Amino acid sequence: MIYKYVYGNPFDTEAVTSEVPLAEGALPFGSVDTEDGFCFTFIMEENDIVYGLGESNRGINKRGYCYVSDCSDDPNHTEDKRSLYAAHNFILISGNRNFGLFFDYPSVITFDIGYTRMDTLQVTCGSADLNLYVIEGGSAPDIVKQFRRIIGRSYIPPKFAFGFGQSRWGYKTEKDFLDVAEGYRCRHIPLDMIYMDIDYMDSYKDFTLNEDFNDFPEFVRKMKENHIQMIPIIDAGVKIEKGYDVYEEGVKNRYFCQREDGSDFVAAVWPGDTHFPDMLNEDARKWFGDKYRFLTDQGIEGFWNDMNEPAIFYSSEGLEEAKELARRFAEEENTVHVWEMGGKLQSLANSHEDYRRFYHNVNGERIRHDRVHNLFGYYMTRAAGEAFERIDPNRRFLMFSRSSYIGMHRYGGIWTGDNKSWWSHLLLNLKMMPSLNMCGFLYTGADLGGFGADTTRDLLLRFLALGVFTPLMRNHSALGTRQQECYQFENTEDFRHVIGVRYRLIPYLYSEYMKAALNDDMYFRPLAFVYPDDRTARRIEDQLMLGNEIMIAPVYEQNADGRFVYLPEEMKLIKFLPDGTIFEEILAKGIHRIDVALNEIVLFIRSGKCIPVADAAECVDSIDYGTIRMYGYEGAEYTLYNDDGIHKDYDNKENYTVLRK
Ligand code: MIG
Repeated sequence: MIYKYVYGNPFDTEAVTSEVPLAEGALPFGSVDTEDGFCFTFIMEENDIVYGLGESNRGINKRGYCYVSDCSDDPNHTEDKRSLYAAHNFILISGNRNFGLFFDYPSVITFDIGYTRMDTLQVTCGSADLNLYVIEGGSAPDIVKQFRRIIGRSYIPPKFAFGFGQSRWGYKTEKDFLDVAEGYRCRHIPLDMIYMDIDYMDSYKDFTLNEDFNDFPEFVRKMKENHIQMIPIIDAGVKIEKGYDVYEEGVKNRYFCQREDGSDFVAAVWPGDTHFPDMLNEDARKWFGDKYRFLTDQGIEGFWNDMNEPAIFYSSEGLEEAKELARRFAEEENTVHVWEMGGKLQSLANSHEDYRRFYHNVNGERIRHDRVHNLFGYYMTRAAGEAFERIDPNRRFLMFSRSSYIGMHRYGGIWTGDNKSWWSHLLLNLKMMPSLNMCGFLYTGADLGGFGADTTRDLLLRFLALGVFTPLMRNHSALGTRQQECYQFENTEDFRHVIGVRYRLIPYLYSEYMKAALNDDMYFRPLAFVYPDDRTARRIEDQLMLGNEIMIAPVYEQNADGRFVYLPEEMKLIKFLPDGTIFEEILAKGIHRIDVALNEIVLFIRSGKCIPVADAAECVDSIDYGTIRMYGYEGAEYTLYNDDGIHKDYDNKENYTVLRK
């Protein structure tokens, strides 16, 4: 059962796509105070677990900390951070009673979940203008499903997007990309995508190519012939440059975000001074979305959207203030302390002050950006998604974004942003997965190997071993860090094997993804969702259920040659050994110590179930479904979903085949 409370005059985020009845009477859980802003308070029971918040810091159980939905470009995901790139305001309280709450509010909102007081959940925001959706039901999975129903079907990528992708900030020329292709293909390490980061553009201008590309369609075609899709990045800011068509058109049609005085707001990002397309303005959104045609016309079938919190290095106003302070700092009298000067420069980026300096035009109404800040990435990705519908309504495009809000899950996936080559981030990224699924984001994954800082061979292998299971499996690293492509390390056959296992599992992984998307289900679930009465399972946060058949337990510690795993029921361990064979063993319910070498992949098949495993392949196109063998329990059945992976023929009964072990 779902109903909503409307407070004040909410902004219509279009996160929810179906009609939800208005609530009658007072909130059944907790209380609301609208005296000074908005404050929801609920007293939790000792054993209540609080799930949700999608891409956010810390545990799967969000209890014990305080989180702020305030989309920010912060590349230091340390434990103390309260905000990351996304705003996913859905929480699920699970204990003696289960219920879900979605705070549909597009500005800064704080979730104090037993942080100030151990037993108190408090959700607060500055203005009491929001829709609050309440979902009651039986179990936690049931509540998620009901929620997912009202926010609309999750984005479905083309099948090639389930292959492995290589990315790095710094690839610039055709040769750079060809070298990556060659590096993988000549070592027979599977690969389906190479990502193009900002250097493919001319001076970081969206929808341009640098001078090294003289026949881009031919380049894209040749790569595709080699079964590699090129996936370019698109940034939010449009460079201010006379004669640059995107800039000229945007200015002429008043499609950029404006200051209070009507002038176009200036934010410095990678290209230098830029304007932000007003993604919330329908005409501007259509215009910006159609710009993706510049690349789709040349054969491109996928994109990633970046810097769309939107990230700002500094605004003209901010820079002026800093210069003024610097003038005083440089004076003899020394009235400005060196720290004050440093602080001012530090605080120029992504400042809340700047978010109050520009406006959107929403159906003729002027809305100051800070009131709708968390929608920018969502609406940028929506611009692209709506354009793809116009370009070819029956074709799927790969699309994922850095910033997001619930609602964006209909138009694209997300990657979890600038993690670091830290062991702790392997576990953090694992924990984000089921929470993201609750909020509708199914096509998700982290920068494998870690984005910032120098990776190590063992960390990359363990990151990949998690990535084998995440829908988005991409190795990405930052400019200036150690080369991180798999072929940069010793014994590349280990990488060939680990990524090869991904391809062996694609029949299962793709099938489970599609079933999750088509039925508003989760792809990754916390153990507690499947074993709600198992006290131990309820507290486990370093193992996940994947689809309906398997459980995964990645190794996330340095120097470990295995780990302890809790089995909530008897399961069959499947270990992919480096020689290509598969070791199988039935294990009883309980705790086991499992050996997992750096070049091995382990998963657990639930009692009475089975999964399809194909032979390894070097790209998605060449996976041979004829080689599928069933692993798991004798007599078990599995319903395989498969389709052409390109079109949207989802409802065709022929996409399903029942396989038996
Ligand atoms: O300010 O395009 O998260 O994946 O490589 C950094 C360069 C801008 C941030 C993205 C990262 C990307 C990088 N971008």
